[in-house]
Amino acid sequence: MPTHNPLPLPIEAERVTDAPRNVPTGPSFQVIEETTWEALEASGRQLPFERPVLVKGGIKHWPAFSKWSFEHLAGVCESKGSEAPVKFTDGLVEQGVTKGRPFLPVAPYLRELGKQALATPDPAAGLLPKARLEQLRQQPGERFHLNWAHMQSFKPTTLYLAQWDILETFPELRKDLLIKSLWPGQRLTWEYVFMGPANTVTGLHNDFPHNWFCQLKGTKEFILFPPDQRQHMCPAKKYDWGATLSDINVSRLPEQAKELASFEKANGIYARVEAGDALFVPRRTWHSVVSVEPSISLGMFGLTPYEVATGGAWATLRDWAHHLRLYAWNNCTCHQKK
Ligand SMILES: O=C(O)CCC(=O)C(=O)O
Repeated sequence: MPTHNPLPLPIEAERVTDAPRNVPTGPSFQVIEETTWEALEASGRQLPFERPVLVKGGIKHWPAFSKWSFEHLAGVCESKGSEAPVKFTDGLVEQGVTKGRPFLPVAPYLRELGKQALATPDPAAGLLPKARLEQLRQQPGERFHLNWAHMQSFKPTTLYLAQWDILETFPELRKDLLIKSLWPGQRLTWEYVFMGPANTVTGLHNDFPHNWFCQLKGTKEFILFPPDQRQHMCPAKKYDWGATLSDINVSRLPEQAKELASFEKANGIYARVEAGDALFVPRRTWHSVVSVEPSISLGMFGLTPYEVATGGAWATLRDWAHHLRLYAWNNCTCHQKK
């Protein structure tokens, strides 16, 4: 049963002040290909891209980019007397034991995020400080390691409004999203918002559809691993609809000797996704996401009718088997472990 908690609740990640011990080296990374719509159009490249691509400023022309502040969305949630509580995520769901997920009203949470977003971000914060990224952008193809001590500097137990189907509750918001500008042609799309404070962590996983990930407020860091890195990703038995999870917990690498040894062999791609950017995540690309600032993001899965009929049907069959307790029962992101 979900728990119904009133606000206020702590929604800032708890800081860990001890100097981190045993900081792992982790996998090696390259900076993601960064481009613009103009450059993509000139190159004649067509969707879907085979590798992750970051389109800088790719959604700056959307009405949502200028309209969707924490305050604005809090107002939308309060309109129509619609204060129905929504299911939040408490800590990492992709790895470890799934906890009960609290139902909370959204507007007070967003107002609190709005206050937190006024603070000046620490330029050195994150897995890769921005200044170092700027140097690496000048050295295309250069391999580097991330600062994993960052993951030991906080506990990712913050309440996170992750994967909320906002358009189902507020369909009028769809007009603020120029979805066809990213997914032209015959594709069915599924849109989900992710809204939370700094230091939210989405654990390592891959999704079966292609995803356009759009950042409307704040900054997030993505670590991405193409499907050919699967042998280093420790795929998990834990079940999640439409996704394959990993046993690698990026928040607890020093405690995971076996998984870490495998993870350190991987070659990854690093992306810093800032407000106004659109990131293309090809299907089955492993990824994990850490927020640097309070964020509003939108994930947009896009499937052709053929992909819906094949991948969608397979995911639905697996889901039936799960709900009939025939597959991964008691080891999933959708039910609390008994
Ligand atoms: O923004 C996040 O925390 C997670 C996003 C994600 O994993 C996705 O869109 O597939």
